[in-house]
Amino acid sequence: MENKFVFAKEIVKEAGDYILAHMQEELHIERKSSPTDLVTRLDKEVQNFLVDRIRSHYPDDQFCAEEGCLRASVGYGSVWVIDPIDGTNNFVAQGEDFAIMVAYFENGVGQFGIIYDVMKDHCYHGGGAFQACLNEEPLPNFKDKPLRDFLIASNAGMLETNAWGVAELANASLGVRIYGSAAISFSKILSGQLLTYITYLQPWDYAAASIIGESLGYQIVTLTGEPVDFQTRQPIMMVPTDKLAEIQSYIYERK
Ligand code: 2AM
Ligand code: CA
Repeated sequence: MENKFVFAKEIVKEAGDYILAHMQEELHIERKSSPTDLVTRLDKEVQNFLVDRIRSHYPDDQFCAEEGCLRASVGYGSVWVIDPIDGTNNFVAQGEDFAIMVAYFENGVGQFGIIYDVMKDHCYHGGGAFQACLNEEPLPNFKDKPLRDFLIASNAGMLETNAWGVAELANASLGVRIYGSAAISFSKILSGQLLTYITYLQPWDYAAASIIGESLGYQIVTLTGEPVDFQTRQPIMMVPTDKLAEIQSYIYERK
């Protein structure tokens, strides 16, 4: 597994270098499921690069990846979950606050995750048998504080409508941050800078963070408190296990 983890970090770094080398060129922006759901030619090229490199080293491995139709279930065999660019709207509009995410599973068990903030050259990696680190530095285990002393993250739409009571949780916290990227939001939880991130996400948006975070005292659950399914878009939150009950006292479906 050590070799696979080292290999994965190398190809993610190479993919980041590819983005840096090409991000000033024409991006060929297209809209997918909605006017704000963007994809560029670099999303597709980076995914193809990662999948091709993994396939050439590990021909029997399977994929669940955002662009196109690779939709293996993480429950069986050796499966890579890939988001080539998370925060594509930030990438297009700001040229920063986006990340490459890769997670690797064997028979449903997360082995490692990688979140690479390309512009900051910050690589969050580890989980499973590997220590969770930011570049070479170990990441801290969750340290408890009162809710009032923590910032939280969500998305603008859920705050606006108080979906699932997110606005009520926000009012009881130190404040809300909206980063426009699941990867960037999760990386701030992993660094101890945010308490929780509450939003609707696809499996490739949360797989890496779930594996890295588990080793530091965090879990990703649906907003009804169930395990995430790694298959469909779901309302989810990443929370410290120590704070789950307190956060759940705010987060429930208002009917
Ligand atoms: P993406 O950039 O990889 O698409 C904010 O938009 C965050 O939610 C991003 O991390 C984005 O991932 C994710 N997201 C998931 N589903 C989305 C959707 N249908 N439209 C826009 N963003 C989505
Ligand atoms: Ca993406």
